[in-house]
Amino acid sequence: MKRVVVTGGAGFIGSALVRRLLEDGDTVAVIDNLLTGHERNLAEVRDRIEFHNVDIRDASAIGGLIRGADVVYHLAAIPSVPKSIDDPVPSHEVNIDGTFNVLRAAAEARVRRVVYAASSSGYGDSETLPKVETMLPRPKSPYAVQKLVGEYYASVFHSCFGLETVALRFFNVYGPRQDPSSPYSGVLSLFMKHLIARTPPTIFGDGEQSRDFTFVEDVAELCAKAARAPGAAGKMYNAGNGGRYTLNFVWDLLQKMEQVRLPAKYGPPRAGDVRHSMADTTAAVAELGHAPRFTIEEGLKRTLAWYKQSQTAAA
Ligand code: UD2
Repeated sequence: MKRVVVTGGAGFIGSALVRRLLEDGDTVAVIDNLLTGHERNLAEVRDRIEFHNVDIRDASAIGGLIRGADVVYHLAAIPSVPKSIDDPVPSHEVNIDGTFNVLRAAAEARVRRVVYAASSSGYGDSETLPKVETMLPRPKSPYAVQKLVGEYYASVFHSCFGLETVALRFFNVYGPRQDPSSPYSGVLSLFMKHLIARTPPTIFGDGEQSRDFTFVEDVAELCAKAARAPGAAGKMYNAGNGGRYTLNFVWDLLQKMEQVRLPAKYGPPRAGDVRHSMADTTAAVAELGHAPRFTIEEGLKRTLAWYKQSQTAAA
């Protein structure tokens, strides 16, 4: 039995990871300031975990909580490309300074390994697809820069301070519990909200931009594997599904699943947006044992079922 800490554990990805780690019998402590996360995401596991309402910008508070941990999964962040453009200071402070605080606390506490949630946005617009870890980063937004700095810090904490770190570049994660309540929410959570309300979503640009949409349980599984994989310390891996789908395709598929016709509205393209995104999963498969299980159809089906059921429960 290990003691593990999940920063951002009340978020939609973090809470899926907490559930996954409890299956292994780990003792789980969550650090989350509930800025974008919710305690309700942990409702049915709440009495099996420690929960600390703490901000990762508070270095002294997190130091004590990280002490004694075997693994730290660092997922706490202010996500969103457009949010980092509209309001860059908080995302800079949380995503860069907060990450530094977590790494420093982990190094001082002699944590065995830190798994860091990096982002596919670091690639920017590459000339070729799929995107391979060896490509030069070309960040197009403050958020992409911030997540890259976290990767570099993770790597340097390994080479300079001997802390084992593994960075995983998450590729557009979706699934149950993704919060659709903000204009900065992930596009698939917004699609779900509109589909259920029978209202048209807004697509920014022509809708032909593509994403490697990755189901949250596949990402949680990969995080758990990254914590134990030998030879991975100091490295960065793609955490994607290895496919890519345009927004037009996905919105079409969702309408078919619900047998409705709701043509999307189209707006101007979003600043800082990457055009196409798709992961090369070769290294993650070979070195971490990555084995994504969910096709886009299956993932969307499960996600839609969850949104419908949670709406019924709330009514
Ligand atoms: C980026 C990263 C992703 C993750 C995420 C965290 C890339 C390729 N991906 O996601 O890995 O780190 O940031 O926030 O950089 N859109 C609409 N209508 C809407 C909302 C969004 O058309 O109502 C479009 C948006 O312009 C973009 C796509 O949907 O082309 C995906 O947007 P998103 O905000 O869900 O995620 P993205 O790709 O910025």
